[in-house]
Amino acid sequence: MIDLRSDTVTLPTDGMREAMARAEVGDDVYGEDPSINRLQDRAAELTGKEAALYVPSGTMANLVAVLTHARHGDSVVMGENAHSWLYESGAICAVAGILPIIVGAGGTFDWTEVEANAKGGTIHFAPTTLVMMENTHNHGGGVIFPQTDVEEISAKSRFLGIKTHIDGARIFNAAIALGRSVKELAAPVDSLSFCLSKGLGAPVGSVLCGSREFIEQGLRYRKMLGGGMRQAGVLAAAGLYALERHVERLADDHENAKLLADRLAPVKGLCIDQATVQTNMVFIELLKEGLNAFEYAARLKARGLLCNPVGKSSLRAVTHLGIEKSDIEKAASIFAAALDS
Ligand code: TLP
Repeated sequence: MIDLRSDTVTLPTDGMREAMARAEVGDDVYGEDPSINRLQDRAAELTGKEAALYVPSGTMANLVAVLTHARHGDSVVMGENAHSWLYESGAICAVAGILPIIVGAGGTFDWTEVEANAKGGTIHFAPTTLVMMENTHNHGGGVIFPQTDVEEISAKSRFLGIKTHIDGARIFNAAIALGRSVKELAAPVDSLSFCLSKGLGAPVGSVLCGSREFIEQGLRYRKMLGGGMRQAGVLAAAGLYALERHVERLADDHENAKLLADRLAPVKGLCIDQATVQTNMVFIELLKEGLNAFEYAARLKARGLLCNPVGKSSLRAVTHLGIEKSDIEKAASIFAAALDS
């Protein structure tokens, strides 16, 4: 099976498993797991923030960020189809009790859209206390949030006392694609989270980074949500390994995504918006009458290709460390052949 459903499907390599087996561990709820402490220090260093907190998932990282930055009843500005809005089971509303305000199109947005939609001033409104930006933006096609917008949004929000957070589940993809450091991309915002268990290839975990005070408060919310993980250094060791060995290779995933987009662009019955193919995702619009994305995905599966539908007529293909160039060539012919069967 060629699995293009997500970069979350990556399996730990032999080297990573060895690093996990050798990991020094302790009780992290006491702050005594040396591997977790090392991972948190390394994450803080890489993102240029004062401190970091290891959490089990990207979902928990975003939720802890929202709980820490915003109060119950506040509003949070975020882009169209933000992961926190679409794919986190409603956690920010159900658990954090915030009102999402959706702005922009395709996942990214600029300051004018924040300014026009942020709320406050009278008791009629849920005051906006946080802006969340997703970089890269998953549902937008893996697109990179323009850094000039991150900078302007962050500077102007700060002036108004509004906090900023980047859901940087795939911020390392953005950094590699732009040839810039994660530290630079993270510099304007108050906090950011990144996932170790996506393109970086670790089996579990995300890291939330920000000021020391923010992380101290976040630690309490992590505990409250059941994210205190004890001897999780075996997992953190995989994260450390990934940060050391699997960052530069993300460029291969980006090349493979471009190759797939190039191969699929001329296929009659499919439509690819090449402009959104900036990192490791390809969104495929299905134009064939009488065939929906779910039936098409079933046909692909029958031919040995896994790909997730993300709407009635669209699918997402994600490249990752389990995918070689030869898999892309095979996948492209399966995409074409399955249109007719
Ligand atoms: N994304 C997953 C699915 O949930 C859709 C995927 O396959 O892409 N932020 C962003 C931008 C994400 O894409 C994801 C996961 C998360 C947060 C949540 O991470 P986890 O799955 O670790 O909770």
